[in-house]
Amino acid sequence: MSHRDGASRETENDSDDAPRPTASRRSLLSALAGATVLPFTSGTLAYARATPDADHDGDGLPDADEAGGSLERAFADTFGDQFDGFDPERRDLLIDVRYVEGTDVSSGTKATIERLFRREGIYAQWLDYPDRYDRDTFERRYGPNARSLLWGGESFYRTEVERRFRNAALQLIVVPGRAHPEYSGLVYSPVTDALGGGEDGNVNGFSMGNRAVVADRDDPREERRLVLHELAHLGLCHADDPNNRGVMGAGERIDLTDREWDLLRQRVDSVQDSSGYDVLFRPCLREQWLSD
Ligand SMILES: [Ca+2]
Ligand SMILES: [Zn+2]
Repeated sequence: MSHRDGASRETENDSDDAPRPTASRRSLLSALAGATVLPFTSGTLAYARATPDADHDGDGLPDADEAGGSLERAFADTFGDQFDGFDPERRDLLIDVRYVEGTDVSSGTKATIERLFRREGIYAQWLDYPDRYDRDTFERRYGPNARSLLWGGESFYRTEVERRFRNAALQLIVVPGRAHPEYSGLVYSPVTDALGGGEDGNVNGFSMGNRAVVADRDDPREERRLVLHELAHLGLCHADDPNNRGVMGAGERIDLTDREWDLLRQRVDSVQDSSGYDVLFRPCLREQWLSD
């Protein structure tokens, strides 16, 4: 829906003859740069030091962690039978889903997405977090605001997601969506708002590297489209090819293109708690972070 309006507006703004970005936009982008360069740098150094840890399957999980140990036990303790364990010969993608009371991702959506990923050589595992978040408390603390959910020191991600899971699982937060009738069922993104996208900055979902938020959906098809779209943002931008009918393009097919699957398979290892890499340096983000 609105994200394509937002994207096209962005494209106009970025063309040569467009007006210069407004001061607020410039200051927003430089604020982002300041906020994210440091984590990127330190994350990169940390990763460089860690490279002796071989990762044969390329999923970002060092072989040592996949061969049994404290990380595997932590997942088993928290997620129980849902967790199939790791395999150093298999490209794993753990999806740690956090639900606000009253929200859900249907078993049909999970099965569809799991089947697609596994068909493409990515062993997706859905891990429902065992506790649901109380809706009133959640809305009081965080609200359906991408910033208070996904980034910043007091965000849901920083406060609620255990540090040991952050480099090993993609976090997906399912929220009821904004209560005001005019934006019912949407998530507010201050970044999208500042750049003129969405419905006054309200979008269906928002992705930022190793974590994403989606608004709860009842319609099964819309739920599948939205959830797959946000998960795929782990490694993919929106498609600008008008012939792309998959979820990063027109959204007519609940699938990705072969080329997109190739890229996503290579980028599964970007489940890392290093938002600078994910946010600022991915080429799509300056245009498209920003939408849904
Ligand atoms: Ca591995
Ligand atoms: Zn998107």
